Amino acid sequence: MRNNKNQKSQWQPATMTIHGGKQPDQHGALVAPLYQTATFAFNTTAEGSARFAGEESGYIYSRLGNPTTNELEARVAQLEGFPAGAACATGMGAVSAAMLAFLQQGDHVVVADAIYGCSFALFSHLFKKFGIEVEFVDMTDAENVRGAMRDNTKMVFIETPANPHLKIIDIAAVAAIAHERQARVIVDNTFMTPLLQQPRKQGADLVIHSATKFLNGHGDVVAGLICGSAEDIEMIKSTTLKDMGATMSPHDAWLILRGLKTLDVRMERHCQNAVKVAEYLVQQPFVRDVYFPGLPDHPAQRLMGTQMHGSGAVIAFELHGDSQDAQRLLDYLELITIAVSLGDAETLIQHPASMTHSPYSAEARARAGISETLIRIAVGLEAADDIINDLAQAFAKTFVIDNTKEQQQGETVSYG
Ligand code: 3LM
Repeated sequence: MRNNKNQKSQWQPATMTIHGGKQPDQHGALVAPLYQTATFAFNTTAEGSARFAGEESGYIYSRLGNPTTNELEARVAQLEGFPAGAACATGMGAVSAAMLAFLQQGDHVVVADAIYGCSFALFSHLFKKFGIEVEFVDMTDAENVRGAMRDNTKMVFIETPANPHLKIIDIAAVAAIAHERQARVIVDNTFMTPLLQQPRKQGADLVIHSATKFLNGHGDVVAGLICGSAEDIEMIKSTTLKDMGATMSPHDAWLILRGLKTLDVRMERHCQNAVKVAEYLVQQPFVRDVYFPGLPDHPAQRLMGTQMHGSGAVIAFELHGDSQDAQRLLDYLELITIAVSLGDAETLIQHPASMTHSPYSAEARARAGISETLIRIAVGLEAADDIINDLAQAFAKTFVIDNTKEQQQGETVSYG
């Protein structure tokens, strides 16, 4: 069929985001139709029974499958280079459905030590409750993974670049160690998107996304995706997704399909803006450290061109000062929005210790280096100069004007 776009795997990623995996429509609609329906009518009882028995293909009920969510699954899976995908209600729905489909009581999981706060909570609290042992290791040295592997290790969970510090893990090195023990490697690719990193090429067995972020890109959806082999995705869909039920709504899938079309141009602008903001931050006297894969001295540079094809748009930075300075800096911002999440058109800034990483215990946060003066900025699509000017006026108010006032007050007291 003329508009069956499935065959052209040689297309470049920018073309794939628009045409890859596109299903032909019976009316020739340019845009994938939204099947906003909970259930599907059977022509006869025999047809319905045959679909439930798996003897006949066809839709039954949207938790079990829907043409709009199926289209999104196929398209993201193609971008990631996997044969199949599963759409989930949220990124956390994707993490939990992908992991629990392959785990049972008594299994052991090795997890990177610095990851998104709710993933940390899932592994450190909930998994424990169900008898799954979790070991957190610093995977920036892949040999630490070898030391943690046991006979009952079934999965190795990686987030790279990791939330919030942009720590980088060599996926190929970790996957080689995990596969020696037949453990599945699962990579959270949220910060990169398949345009900047395709973990399957480095040996990942499953890739998950918080599609809430760059994939959708417009801040109006919470959603998740899992990509993997046809067998693994079938296992996830027929167990944890079907029976625990964190599946994606067709409307959210439709919005993400729309967002995907501009992923390539958005990522290009996100990355360009982030480089400019990072270069500005590095020069600020009130900034102690800047963590950003695009900086020349960042460990990510070793994997640029192989594992990574861009630096992304999330920057973390450490202030000189205290938690009050961090709070004041954020409160003085006028253009940049104080909000969690990332990958939106709007530049968002947040305080990991009290926000995204508050599910960590204070001790675990200290171990992971998530200090009170760490700030994370998710650079958006505005003009870079406007983002930088807003930071500049907030830095000036926090560190120059306020500190001068404090000094003057201090002087008044000491000399008064
Ligand atoms: C955040 N992160 O602001 P959802 N994996 C990664 C993530 O960063 C996230 C998820 C999974 C943020 C959300 S904090 C309350 C807001 C690397 C989410 C989970 O379930 O779609 O939120 O994805 O860092």
